[in-house]
Amino acid sequence: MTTRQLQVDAQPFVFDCEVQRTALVIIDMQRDFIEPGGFGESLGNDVALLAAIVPACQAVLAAWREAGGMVVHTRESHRPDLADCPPAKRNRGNPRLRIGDPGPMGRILVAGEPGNQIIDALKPAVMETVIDKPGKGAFYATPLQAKLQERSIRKLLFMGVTTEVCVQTSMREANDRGYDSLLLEDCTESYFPQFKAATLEMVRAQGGIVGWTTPSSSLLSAMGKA
Ligand code: TIU
Repeated sequence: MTTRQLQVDAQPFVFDCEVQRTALVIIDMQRDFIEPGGFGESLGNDVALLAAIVPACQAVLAAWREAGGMVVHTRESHRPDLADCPPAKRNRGNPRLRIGDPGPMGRILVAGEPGNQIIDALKPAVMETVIDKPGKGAFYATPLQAKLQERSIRKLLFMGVTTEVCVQTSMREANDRGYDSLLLEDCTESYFPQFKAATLEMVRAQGGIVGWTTPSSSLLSAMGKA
């Protein structure tokens, strides 16, 4: 196996990684958050904003697949009996539709339902890892760390939604487990633009207290794909 080193221009400083030791982690690009009728809309959000990042995510995913890097897709997803959904999470905010209720795309945030599927544009390939996560973070109560350890992964590239909720929580979990993480700025989005901006700043503040950020063009350029 040939090793391929990348030097990605990023903030607060250059992000170095080796393709075979780095995973692209795509957080919750599922219909529940991106299409009307899902969990995101049931919380009172305008979901149109999130769909705009899909082309940039597709470009990175295509380049990363071509380079032979590990790809991980996550879904925020609960068991049909909701045994993994704390009542506090289900009831918070008294939403119009709760997790597990029938919605226009099936039961909200329940595994196997149409709304819980990753959008077609970013559909996982057969050998790629798909992690169903009951929490906001990708590591809590999932096999993600074991899957990364099987491949000796040390660094993570993050894309997905929403920036300040599941993406940031996952990056903080990764940080405490010793991973270096780079968040691709135009491949993540929030229902609240000011929260996205704040998250990018807080991730890279204090010398990269949580990780690094950069536009996807910097990664693609480091990969010779600009
Ligand atoms: N509500 C919101 O912004 N996000 C979530 O509930 N889950 C994820 O971020 N995936």
